[in-house]
Amino acid sequence: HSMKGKSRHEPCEPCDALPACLERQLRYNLCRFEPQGQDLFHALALGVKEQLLDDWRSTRSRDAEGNKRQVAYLSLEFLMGRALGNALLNLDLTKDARDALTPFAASLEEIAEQEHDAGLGNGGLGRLAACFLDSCASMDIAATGYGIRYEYGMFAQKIVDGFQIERPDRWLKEGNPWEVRLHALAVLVPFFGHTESYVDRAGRRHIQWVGTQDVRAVPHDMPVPGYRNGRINTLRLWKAEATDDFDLEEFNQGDYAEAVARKNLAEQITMVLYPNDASENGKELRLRQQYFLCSASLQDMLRRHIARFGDDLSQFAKHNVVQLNDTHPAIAVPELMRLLIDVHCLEWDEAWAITSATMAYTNHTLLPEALECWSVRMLGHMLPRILEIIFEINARYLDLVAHHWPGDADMLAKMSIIEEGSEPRVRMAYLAIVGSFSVNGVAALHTELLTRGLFKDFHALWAEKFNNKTNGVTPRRWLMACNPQLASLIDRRLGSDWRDDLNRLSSLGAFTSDTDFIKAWRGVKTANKAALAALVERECGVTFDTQMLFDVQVKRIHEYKRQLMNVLHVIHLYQRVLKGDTQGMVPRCVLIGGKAAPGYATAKLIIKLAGNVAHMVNSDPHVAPWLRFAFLPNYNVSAMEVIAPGADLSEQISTAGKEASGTGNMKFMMNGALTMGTLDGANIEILEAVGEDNFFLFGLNADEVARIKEDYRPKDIIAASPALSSVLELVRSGHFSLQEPGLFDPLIDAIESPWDQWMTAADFDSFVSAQARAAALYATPDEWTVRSIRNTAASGRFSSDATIARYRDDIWRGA
Ligand code: DL6
Repeated sequence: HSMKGKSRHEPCEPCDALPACLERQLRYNLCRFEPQGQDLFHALALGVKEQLLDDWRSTRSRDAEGNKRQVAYLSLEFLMGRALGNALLNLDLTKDARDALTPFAASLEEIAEQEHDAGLGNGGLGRLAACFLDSCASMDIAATGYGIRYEYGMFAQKIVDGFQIERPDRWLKEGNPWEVRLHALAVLVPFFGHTESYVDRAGRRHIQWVGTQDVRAVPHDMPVPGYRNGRINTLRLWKAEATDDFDLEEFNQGDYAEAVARKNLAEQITMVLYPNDASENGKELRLRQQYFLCSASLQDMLRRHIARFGDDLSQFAKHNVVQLNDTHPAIAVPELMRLLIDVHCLEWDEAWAITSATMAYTNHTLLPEALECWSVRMLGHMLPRILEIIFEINARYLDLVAHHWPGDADMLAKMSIIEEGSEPRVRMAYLAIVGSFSVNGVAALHTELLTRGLFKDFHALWAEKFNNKTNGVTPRRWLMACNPQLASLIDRRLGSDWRDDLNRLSSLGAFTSDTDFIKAWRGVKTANKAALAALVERECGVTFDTQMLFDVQVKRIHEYKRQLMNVLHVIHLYQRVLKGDTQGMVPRCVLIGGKAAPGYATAKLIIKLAGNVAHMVNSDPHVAPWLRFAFLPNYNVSAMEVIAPGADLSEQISTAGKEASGTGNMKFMMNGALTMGTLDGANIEILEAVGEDNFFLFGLNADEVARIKEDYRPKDIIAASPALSSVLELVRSGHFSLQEPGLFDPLIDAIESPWDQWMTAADFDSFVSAQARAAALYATPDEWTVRSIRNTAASGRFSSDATIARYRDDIWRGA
């Protein structure tokens, strides 16, 4: 509707068209008459939000009155990226948005670029949570994402002199048009204080947690629209604020400055995302974040349940299920016990029956350094009541262990939730397993390794709890929105039904001898490569040629992911060109991108090596026709939306047994890249789906890695490999660190060490020959393109819709 002829004071009726909404938002909400910078983006986002508000409200009331089991996805991370393109796609408003922008002579693409990524996550785990939210909404599942509204998300990575520098990510500085602040639904989360017991009039003993310092948790809701189905789910992000009475009390004592300082302390809880993806550092503030999220979310769930069913909580688990995204929210187990017992006056056994029928735990890593343990001392100080409950859970559970393994004291110590020692600690993974009815890994191999290794004893005790749920990625963001040209080419061949069921992509297999189709497919890939090349030119100043093979590895920088091995392969190709040994080579552009945890020195040194190698490679005109190499700074969700469609070859080269699943591998495959991969994580299932002829397999498998580890002699392997010896020699010589001799020695020393867990030396030759096979195939463009089509065709089973269907059917029964 238009504002023409309306008085300013007339209440607004809902918009029926986006163009009018956009105009009104600009004039009367943002008060911008000559829009600049982010203005049009904000107005458009507000307009889109207005379009979905009615459906959002009706989804809520339907869920509040209905009988569907409500899913709460508890996660310290939601790596959402930008919301606009996805919302337009799901709400079928893309054309309307283009029309709305026409009067402003602005393209939708350029306006969408104005949105800051919501970078509330580190990597795979956080992005998985975002894909799952999209799938739940699209599959009409009543799911709420519960997370933290970090003021500062994942740091922005700058590369200065080849080194990573971290810059704060103030993603909210211009405001967030999507969020709705709901002060009325705020809850209080207690910290510190002590416990006291008392006896009520009926003679029952109770515990109260008193003298606490409470922090207010205020929900900020973000809409999660389903794909064209009218459902709008919610991502509820909690912000920590000081409570007023708390301030006032101190103020009355005349200590105003102290009161303000305390306020800052409370608000610190949701200030910043911890930027570690695979290691925990036991920081107190992190534990505060975890408890804050869990307590606020569970209070919210209980409030909703009581509003629907009254005070009877006996059916809570029938109507609610909590999925714990790793152990980060595992403290939800004792917190739900506390709320049921202390606040809602249930007996222990009933509370335990409810809690352990509500919680389900997903494990995302086998790496020992990522397994969380919290100091008993810290817990006792910060959350005294919670520690008491953990002790009680442990005592009752160890009784069961003792019955299962009579007389085995070692087993009791090994399986105890409390790790004894000079500094006793709570093993959060054990707490999560004990308190959950379901424990799942994220790929077949990962689940197998969990049940055979890390959680073997728990598996012996409770085999029925364990199950696999291979990860998936949402085809809305990772194919339809990021690769519209490929999506419409597929529409032209298959019709559009595949958009509702990605398995229908398998029909593409019928077109692999259709030369027109092959040509069109390659045309789309080339256009997407041009967009990727433009990004690389802009961000790295390196020119990528779309005729060359685009060989890409983007993910967090970690030794187990072996970016180092990839760089060594680049050096190997560089040496071949320098020697004139280009027989069988194809011209190749190699791209690496990813962030290192700020305290992870080795990962940062790998980034520096990549930058220095890129400099040598790109500055030699003899090398340019054969090889270009770039390190892309600040890899994030939005960058991946350009990268995945433009990649030919996807590097998934972790040491077998280390990558739980991987999800980047799936995004590349969906966009028609071929995988260069080890038998690790979901690579195994990708290989199975697409077949060996369409995948470049190399390296040791997980059993071989485990076996060889016993007697690993990398120096012998290196001596027997001319390629690896000469690459390492060149690095050692200082060729890539002329100003700083010895800079990269620690990296080479690690490869040569018999304790190198990542086994770079063991896999290098096999990697080089798989790369040569890839090159040979790329030399026959039609053959390559057919395999590209087959990869997309086989990617249906990696839709997160398929994954979520399995969560729904096996774990979330009734959702
Ligand atoms: O399950 C999502 C994702 C997997 O795809 C990756 O393989 C895995 O490394 C990642 N795990 C983490 C570990 N963080 N913790 N704890 O990010 O999960």
